[in-house]
Amino acid sequence: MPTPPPLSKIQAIGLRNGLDSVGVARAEIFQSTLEDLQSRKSKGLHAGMAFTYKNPERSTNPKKTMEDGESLIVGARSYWKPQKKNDSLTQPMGRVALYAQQDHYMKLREGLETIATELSRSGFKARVLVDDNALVDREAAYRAGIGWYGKNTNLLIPKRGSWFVLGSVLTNAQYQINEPASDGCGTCTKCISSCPTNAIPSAGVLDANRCLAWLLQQEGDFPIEFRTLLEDRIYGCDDCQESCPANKFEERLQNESKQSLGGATVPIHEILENDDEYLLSEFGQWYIPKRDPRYLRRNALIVLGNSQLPPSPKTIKTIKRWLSDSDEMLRGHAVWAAKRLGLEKLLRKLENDPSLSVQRELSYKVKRNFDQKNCKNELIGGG
Ligand code: B12
Repeated sequence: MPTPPPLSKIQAIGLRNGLDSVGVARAEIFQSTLEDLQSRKSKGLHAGMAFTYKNPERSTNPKKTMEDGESLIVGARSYWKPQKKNDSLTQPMGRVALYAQQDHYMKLREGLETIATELSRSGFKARVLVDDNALVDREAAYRAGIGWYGKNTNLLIPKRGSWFVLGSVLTNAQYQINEPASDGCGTCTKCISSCPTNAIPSAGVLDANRCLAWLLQQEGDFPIEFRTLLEDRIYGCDDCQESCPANKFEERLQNESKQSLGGATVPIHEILENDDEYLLSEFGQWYIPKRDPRYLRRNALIVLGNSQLPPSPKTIKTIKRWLSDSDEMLRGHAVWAAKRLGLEKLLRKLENDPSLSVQRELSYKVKRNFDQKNCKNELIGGG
């Protein structure tokens, strides 16, 4: 067996190539995570998610991916950026969570690949796993001493917080493993109380049925009870991280303020006016169920309905267009958006709509953002 490159060398390579932290875990069964996945699945807390839940025996056992795997070299990469404030909105915009504003997974993968290349050059097997269903990344990072589990389930790095993506190099090279980091949350429960949908029923447990980040990615109708709470989020949700005191690093903000500001929003009309090909080319890096752009449109219709701007002629035209679409899910969500915007007059034409789901949407009581009852806008009256 060849000699593995020293860990200090592996860490230095990772840090030089875009990683912010590198640690080592044993490539062994993650027993407690296997039990967590199984028990949460049996309680329905996974809300039908596949990912690591699809085959927990595999995602918690690195040896199912590499039979003679010995170590997981785990890397974390920061995706934090100061955020631009959208003070003067001139059109409805959808908010994108920080992690999805750029392809941070690609950069993380590139950093891990440089480690994998070094291991291969020394005669070892090395396989990079990033956001892959074959490995529960947070548990690998926890075991590698990278950080601790927050009550919001995110992994936090001491003195840096949780704005990190995580990945590993699985290798048959043997290394001394790191000690897990100790808890840094203490008695703080800000993430739990700040979740807009109460998706954290107890410390360290997420109920995906209520998590906006998952609801945006789930197939089918967007649950009616969470549509208003979605506000302007079009992809992901950062509330449980934004509320975390460990994530507030003014010092870092000052040090890094020379960076370009994060572009956190997408014009909603862009999603509702473009064709499938355009949407997949612009937003295809997001997780979209079955890669079907209708789900982007479904989400965009809710965000449009939640807009704080009074409906413009363009918005009214867009709502009308989706109220007459052949897709009953989109017609239904356009009904909801029309009601939110006080555009009930547009719904008369749908009274005899043959779709049960559209009829259900017509029967919902929806809290209005605007009152257009006395509005003489021809576009509304035109039906
Ligand atoms: C499925 C998934 C989701 C789901 C479910 C998230 C979840 N909490 O399970 C949804 C779509 C909701 C989601 C959302 C997000 N995700 Co996600 N997601 C994943 C994925 C694919 C699998 C996660 C998983 O296996 N969960 C299973 C359960 C069992 O794990 P867990 O909730 O972490 O449970 C642990 C804790 O409960 C802890 N624990 C147990 N008991 C107790 C008790 C206490 C008191 C405490 C504190 C902890 C604790 O042990 C459990 C593990 O054994 C991973 C990628 C991967 N391959 O791992 C990314 C991943 C977890 N997601 C990530 C990110 C960035 C996000 C978002 C921030 C994105 C966003 N802005 O919208 C949010 C965060 C929401 C949240 N609070 O988790 C990062 C997390 C990075 C980090 N620093 O933690 C990952 C690792 C992707 C990556 N490779 O970087 N995600």
